[in-house]
Amino acid sequence: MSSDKLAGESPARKPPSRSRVIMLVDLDYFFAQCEEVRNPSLKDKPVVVCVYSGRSEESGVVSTANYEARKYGVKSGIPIFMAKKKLMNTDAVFLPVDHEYYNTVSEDVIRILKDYADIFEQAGVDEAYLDVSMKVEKNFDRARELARKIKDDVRKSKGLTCSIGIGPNKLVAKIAADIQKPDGLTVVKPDEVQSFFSPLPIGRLIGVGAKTESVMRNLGVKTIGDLAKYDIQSLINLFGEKPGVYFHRASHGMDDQPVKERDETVSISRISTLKKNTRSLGDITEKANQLCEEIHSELLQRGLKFKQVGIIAVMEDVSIHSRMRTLDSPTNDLETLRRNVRELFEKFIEESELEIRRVGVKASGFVKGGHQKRLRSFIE
Ligand code: DCP
Ligand code: CA
Ligand code: CA
Repeated sequence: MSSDKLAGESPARKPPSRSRVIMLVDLDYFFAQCEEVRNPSLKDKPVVVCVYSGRSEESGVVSTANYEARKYGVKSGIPIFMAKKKLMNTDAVFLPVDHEYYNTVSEDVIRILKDYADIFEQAGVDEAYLDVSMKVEKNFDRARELARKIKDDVRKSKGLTCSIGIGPNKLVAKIAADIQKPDGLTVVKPDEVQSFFSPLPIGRLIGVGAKTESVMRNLGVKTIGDLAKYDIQSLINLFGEKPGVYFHRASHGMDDQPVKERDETVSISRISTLKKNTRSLGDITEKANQLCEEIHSELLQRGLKFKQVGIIAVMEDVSIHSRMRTLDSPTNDLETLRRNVRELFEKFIEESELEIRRVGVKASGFVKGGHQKRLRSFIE
């Protein structure tokens, strides 16, 4: 990469290089680390940050846990009672989520990171992509130095550790950041992408969820290298055109997505088809509740609160209707989302005569700017 310096200066001698140097900075065990910062005595203990559902004292899920707690198998998404069981004989501390506090920390860190980038893209409450191609003149060794500086800066000013991945595109940078945690720094130069990707378990590839992973494993595709050798047409037949092409390109470490400043997220919505057309509030609520849960977990990951709740109903004659209401104050509470959605559907059913075919839920009117691109958009 060293001779690339000339690329911008003498395009006549060398075509302009399209190679890039992209960094992903992701804060370690973010919510739990924030808790450690405000209360350093937590540092050596297992710390579990919880989303209490309020139904009973222990109902709810783990938002995140520090690495001490992870040693016992505690991680995001598991039920709180299970985390308590795993940490039974320890001096573990269980804390409720405090999004307001995490958001202020997040904003401070984002402000710091922005200054280091040519182009900056916040990708979540605790992560951001930095295109630093110009800043480091496309030199990956200089990018590594810059990353060390960034880590120092974030540690000194906010007391937080982060993990950084550097690669020729966002996909490689993201996976590189994930591979060594916490406090990691992984640089993957363009000619190292293949050897870096090949041995990784297939589940590491962005966009390969549990379901896809098990399909791939059944095909004998266990590593990203196995996937790279798999015939692209078969992937298309198996997963559809877009995902098939994506899996093929991604397995080879190819990704053209630019790093770009995000617009503020305007809304998060989900829509789904009912098993059969119906006017039964019970059936509709059951489906809508699932959608609420999906929206809720995305809200948490992005650190967003909503002020507006909406429903969408596609009727048996495929006409589309929507209803919306504004809450008194912003919230990210699942029960509030569910209750309002249920009430909106209840009222809507009274007003309409047809059966409903598809139901949708939408949260909007966000107070805090979230910028996360959904991981799925790597595929779309
Ligand atoms: N989060 C959540 N529920 C999830 C996943 C995440 O509430 N299922 C919240 C808590 C996390 C924050 O989002 O602290 C950032 O998520 P990450 O996936 O980056 O995970 P962590 O920062 O907690 O851990 P890591 O050190 O693995 O990055
Ligand atoms: Ca993180
Ligand atoms: Ca993250």
